[in-house]
Amino acid sequence: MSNKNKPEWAPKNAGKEFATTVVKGKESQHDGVPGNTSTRTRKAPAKRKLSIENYVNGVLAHDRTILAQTITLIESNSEKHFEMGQEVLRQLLPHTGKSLRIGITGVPGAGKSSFIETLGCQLMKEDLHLAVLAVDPSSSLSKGSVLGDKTRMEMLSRHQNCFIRPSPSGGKLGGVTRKTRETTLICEAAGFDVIFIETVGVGQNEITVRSMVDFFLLLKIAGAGDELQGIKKGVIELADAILINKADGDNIKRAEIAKRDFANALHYLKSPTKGWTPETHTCSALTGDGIYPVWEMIKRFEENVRKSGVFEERRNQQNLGWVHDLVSERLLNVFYADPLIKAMLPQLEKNVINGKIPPTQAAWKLLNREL
Ligand SMILES: Nc1nc2c(ncn2[C@@H]2O[C@H](COP(=O)(O)OP(=O)(O)OP(=O)(O)O)[C@@H](O)[C@H]2O)c(=O)[nH]1
Ligand SMILES: [Mg+2]
Repeated sequence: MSNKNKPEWAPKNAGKEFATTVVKGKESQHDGVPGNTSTRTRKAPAKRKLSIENYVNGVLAHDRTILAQTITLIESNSEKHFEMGQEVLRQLLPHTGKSLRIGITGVPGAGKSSFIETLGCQLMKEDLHLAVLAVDPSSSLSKGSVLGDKTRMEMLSRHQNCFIRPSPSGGKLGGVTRKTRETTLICEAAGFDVIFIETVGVGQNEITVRSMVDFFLLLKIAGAGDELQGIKKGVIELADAILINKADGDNIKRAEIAKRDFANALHYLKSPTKGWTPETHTCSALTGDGIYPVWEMIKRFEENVRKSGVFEERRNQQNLGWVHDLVSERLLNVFYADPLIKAMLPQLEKNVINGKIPPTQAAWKLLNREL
């Protein structure tokens, strides 16, 4: 045994038990993307540079490795990658739009990932291709994503028809939103039939995800307190359906009561989707009870809104909203990056805090670049 195989901390006259052995890793057996039935082994992605054409063709050919690399390109914060990513996206655009986009929200621990796992495994039996994206626009505040862990989607993540992508990390709220929207388009071009977007229910997140999806699902648990305090309007007004999860064991009765309370509350609210009355159901992601009926409801919804044209109309509105969001984001970035504004800002802020000038005047001074 030669010395170079020994770790550097091995004693001088150490025997062969200090030798190290390299074990070759196992190569994956499938690439998991719709339409690709090839079972040949695939080597770990080489670090070669891909051209725009490579990205586009790879995604369209359902190549899972290139799909992941394309999403990474889109998520990059570098200016060079941004331009390349946009061109890839432009070329993929004619192939997008065919999936059903489903948003799912709920407080941490409501069972969102478990729900996606259970429903997802049932969808796999129908030979549907499913992408699961996590979006956590608050991650820049909470320093790291709490979502997207594959641990609750263990079975699903091993299935060859499923693709799970955690939340893009870091960046501003607008950045995460753009990245998730673009990732949705890329997944569509890669042929996924259903796209789940999971987000944790804190404030702004739900509104953001509502603006990206066709169907919006709110997951609740009984006894969380909100049905007693009088149901808060905000989020439930966005929902096409409310599910009371964890309706199992001795929780069933409480879940039924919560369901009734939510159904009553929904009665007084305007539906977020024209021609659709939001529904309330109980289910258990743990036992699977009531999960498939949720899918049947979603399919009923889809049929209804496609027929009435509401589906198309919503997507068009979402696209326009997206354009305006991007313009606002860009304008703000350009404005605050201006050296003059950068120089003016600290003193102006101080003056506002000290009560020397009113906020409105400070804002006008900035906008007019008035020193
Ligand atoms: N009894 C019961 N437990 C459940 C059910 N669904 C989820 N759980 C449990 O609830 C806990 C949280 O589940 P997750 O699926 O991680 O919840 P989540 O909403 O995705 O949580 P975050 O991603 O952290 O926001 C886990 O311990 C699950 O096993 C259910 O239907 N019944
Ligand atoms: Mg989760």
